[in-house]
Amino acid sequence: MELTKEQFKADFERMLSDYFTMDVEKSDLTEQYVTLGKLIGSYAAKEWRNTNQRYLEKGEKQVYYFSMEFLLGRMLKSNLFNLGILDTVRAGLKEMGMDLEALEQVELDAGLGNGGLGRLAACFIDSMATHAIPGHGNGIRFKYGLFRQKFVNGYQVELPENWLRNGNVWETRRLNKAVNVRFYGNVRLEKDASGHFVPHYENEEIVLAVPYDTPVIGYGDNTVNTLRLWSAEMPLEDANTEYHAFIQQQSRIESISEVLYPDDSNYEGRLLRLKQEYFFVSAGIQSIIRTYKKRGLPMSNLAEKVAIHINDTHPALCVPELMRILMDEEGMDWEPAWDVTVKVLSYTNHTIMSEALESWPTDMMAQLLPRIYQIICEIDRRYAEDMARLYDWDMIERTRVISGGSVKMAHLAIIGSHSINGVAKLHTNILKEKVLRDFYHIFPSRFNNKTNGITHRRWLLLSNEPLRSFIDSKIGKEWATKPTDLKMLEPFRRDENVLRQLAEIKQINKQRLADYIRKRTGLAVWTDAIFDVQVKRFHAYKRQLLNLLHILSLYFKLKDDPGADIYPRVFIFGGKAAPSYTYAKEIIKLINAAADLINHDPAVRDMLKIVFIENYGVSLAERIIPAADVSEQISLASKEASGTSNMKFMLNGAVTLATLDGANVEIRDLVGEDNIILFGLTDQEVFQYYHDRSYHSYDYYKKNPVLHRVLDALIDGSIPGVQAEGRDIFDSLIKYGDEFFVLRDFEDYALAQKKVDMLYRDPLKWQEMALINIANAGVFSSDYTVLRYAAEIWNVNSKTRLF
Ligand code: 26W
Repeated sequence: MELTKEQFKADFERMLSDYFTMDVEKSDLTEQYVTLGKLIGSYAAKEWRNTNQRYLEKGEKQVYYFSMEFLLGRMLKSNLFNLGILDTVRAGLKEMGMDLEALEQVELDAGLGNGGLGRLAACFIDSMATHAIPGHGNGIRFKYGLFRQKFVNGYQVELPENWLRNGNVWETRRLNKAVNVRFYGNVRLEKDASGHFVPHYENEEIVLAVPYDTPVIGYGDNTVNTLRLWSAEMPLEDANTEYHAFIQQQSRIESISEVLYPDDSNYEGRLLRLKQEYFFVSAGIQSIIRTYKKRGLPMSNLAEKVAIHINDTHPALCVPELMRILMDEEGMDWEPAWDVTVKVLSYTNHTIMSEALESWPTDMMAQLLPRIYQIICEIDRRYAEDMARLYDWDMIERTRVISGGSVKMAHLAIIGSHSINGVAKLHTNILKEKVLRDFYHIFPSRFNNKTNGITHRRWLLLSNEPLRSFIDSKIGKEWATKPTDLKMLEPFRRDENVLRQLAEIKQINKQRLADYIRKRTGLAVWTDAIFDVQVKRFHAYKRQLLNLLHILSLYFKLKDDPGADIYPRVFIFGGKAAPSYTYAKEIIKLINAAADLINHDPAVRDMLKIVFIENYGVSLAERIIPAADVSEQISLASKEASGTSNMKFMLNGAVTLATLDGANVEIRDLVGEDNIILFGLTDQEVFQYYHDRSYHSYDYYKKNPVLHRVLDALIDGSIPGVQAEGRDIFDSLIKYGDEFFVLRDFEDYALAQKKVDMLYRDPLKWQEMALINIANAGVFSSDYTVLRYAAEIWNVNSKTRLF
């Protein structure tokens, strides 16, 4: 948008005075932040209206991205940037005596997600708006986001994250768009005059779903889409219930949108979670149908105007809910309703970890969602009947929706969608060949790959301003929306001047992180050391433990030989463990205990440091990733569906140290073996081990003296802070078979780390690797990912053509 500095200053002062009856001198940071937020909202409002108007007039097909999680982070700076007024506003604020950086810190992260899946949804809505894809988010307005992590004596403690306590400047509550969602009760089907079955409900509990809309401002300011998050409230007509009963009912109802489940890849069959899933699915679909009906088109044409995407199985109840509305409320028969449903819906799988697969007990489903359960039974019955003509009974049993007394959500999503995609090439292949092999056999044309992406605007242009300016000066500014332009950096790979400047930029970012670390932890780190970073959720398959065992081996090496030739390193960790995931929490404690020992041992001086940064989240990632030299992507091959931090690190010039897992494989293909450091088993080797059951972790303990010493340190008191967790972790590796092949990959990992150490000593060579990584990272912009979803799955328009 067009905005002069003078105009902005006048607008800001007026807004501050209208809103807080204040002037700049007397206002505090929060008032200034809220004022700026409101002002941005008012700037975006016109384009928001225009966008909706345009969609309506042109009759454009709309996409709705249903996701239990949207891990948005902060929005102040990205909104200013996307509106094209960041520099103007920064300068205007400065003239009025304010500092944009300080205002940014006032905003609390919208942490409505656990990790990769939630952040992916946030990147997607940014990219969709930027490329004018008519795509909107649909989710839950959790009152509490993912818990705040604190360390007490090295152990993770979880505190509530009340992110709404200062209000939320970006959202608008729209009570007039609220819908009712039904739970419990009995349902009877009765024939009406036309012979159609109509459901009659008794004793149901009605929950009012109130939408809060947030504008999703595309970069370049031509499209503003909507993120609609639903909040659970008492239905209006119940407001005159007896007082005591009212309070009880209110808190039961409001609990639905109270708190995000903190489990990442770990399914627990809790009733409240099922309520949450149906709540946002039903509210979302009802509101979509209401909007569609305004167009005056027949329901049988729904798939021409609406696409609904199911982000993992959490919203898989879209399948029966859409069927319910088409049949019960719109009077369609089963077959045409089913035809429409499958055409409208598409599904993304995000994990092959079996413990993440959702399946709800049939009795729970039947009680909570009686009508939905009837429909699921009918889907299952018809599926079995259809398949019986083609396949044997075992095949049907393995793939049907209801089996063993539970509803298999992935099966429901697959059977009810026209498209099923994995999130990286390797992951999609594993789905086709292993995890979803039967379904691939039955519905081969439904399967496709859509490698994940990240919005390079947030993850480079905004979070790494020094690098952004430098790139602009070399290749112009178009890469903001055409990220493969970054490839134009590659010819500079031997330009010493450019490589030196890259090194300087890295140094600035490392210093900025070092200052933060010092402020938060009191620890001083040496910025000439290698910053080696692993930030992600704590999970055994991600193998933070492998990283730690290697650090311990370096420590013992230095203890034995103080003159050992090790290049100084700062190992940086960040990440949360699910509160109930004991093993992951034990690893957190172990890292903290090792940090305590190593950081305070004068024998290692500045050679080794471990920094575990508390409460990792989007805003911290924005600070940490630009400062990384090494990106640790060391999951056991086959387990990490894609990974997305790997892409963020690469984009910021870190060198990836990786197994051939998830999107690491595609990074390797792009940069070549010389510009990534690989180690470890391949997915095929892992499958082979499973097949022959031939892995014996004890052998590695026995034959590798370094490993032997490191493992013994877990149980012999060498790391003073370690309690019972040392023994538990030791046993998991030696006694219980080392499920994630940590010992198997240790030696190879240590060699790869040695390679990092040697390569880093040649600064020009290292920066050349960094440059090649940056130059090839454009491919991983979520801009391309969503353009592919639009063209190949949703069949919707965008302003940008792919290729
Ligand atoms: C019901 C419990 C539960 C919660 C979350 C099950 C499964 C999940 C998610 C699917 C876990 C997740 O976030 N998966 C990650 O998705 C990213 C985006 O596609 C990938 O990059 C990661 O590799 C994958 O672990």
